[in-house]
Amino acid sequence: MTASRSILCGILLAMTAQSAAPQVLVSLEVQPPGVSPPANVYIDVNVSGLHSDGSNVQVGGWELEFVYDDGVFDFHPVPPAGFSGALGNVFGDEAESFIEPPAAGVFHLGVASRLEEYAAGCVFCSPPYLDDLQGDDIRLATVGLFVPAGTVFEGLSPIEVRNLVLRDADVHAIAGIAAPSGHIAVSDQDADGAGDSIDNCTTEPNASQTDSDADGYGNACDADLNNDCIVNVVDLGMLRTVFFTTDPDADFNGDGIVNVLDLGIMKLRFFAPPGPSAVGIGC
Ligand SMILES: [Ca+2]
Ligand SMILES: [Ca+2]
Ligand SMILES: [Ca+2]
Ligand SMILES: [Ca+2]
Repeated sequence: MTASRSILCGILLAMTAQSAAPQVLVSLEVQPPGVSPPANVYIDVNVSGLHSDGSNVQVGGWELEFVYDDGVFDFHPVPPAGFSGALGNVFGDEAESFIEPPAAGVFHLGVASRLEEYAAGCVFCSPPYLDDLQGDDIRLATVGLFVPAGTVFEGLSPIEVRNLVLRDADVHAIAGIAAPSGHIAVSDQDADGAGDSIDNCTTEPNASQTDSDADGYGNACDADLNNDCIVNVVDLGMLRTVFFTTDPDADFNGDGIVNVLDLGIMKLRFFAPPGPSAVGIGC
């Protein structure tokens, strides 16, 4: 063999050895990807690529810390339908799961394998048990979070996994696996704590959600006093008749009096329909 062929073979061998290493990827899947307060959101922690290159990596246990902004989200104690706990894809006899909050906005969770205990008797050696836990793609856990009504936030709230350890069936750590991060989109464009999906004035901050004529358009964006879906001289005439009174419908800014401030709000909305509202009756 020539020197150059020997070098080439060495490179090919190195490439083969490299491609044989497990291409294991841990990822986060947010369901749904966007929420408006109040709402539930679930985050799946998934592992993929355990078997795809023939390396036959089996996960025997894992742990991680899941980090979220506790100023935006609360931990949701009720898991999604079909889950016996906050952790997914774990059979009670096969592994023991744990979840504990070491600090605000952090969950330490994981699974300790009991496969070794059963090796002698081979209780779980046949499908579906091992197949379900040891497939190419595994959902390690599902974390449930809740964004309460009144949460003032608009944008992308970060989530992160840190201190991730995956262990094989012999409880050795599987090396070289990156911990994922991501975000949850929270939609409250006027940042008044009423999420866009329930806000009766989606572009006017109106935390009180006052809607004195109960048409689904909050007073803050409802200068349509005769409810014909247009603000015009008819509404202006009605405003005049209740000027300097406490008429609730014409008190757009909610300060208890109908005056020049409310007139100013009506002028800004002249020749336009009320709203926009997520819950309006349909103008
Ligand atoms: Ca609003
Ligand atoms: Ca209204
Ligand atoms: Ca009108
Ligand atoms: Ca007023």
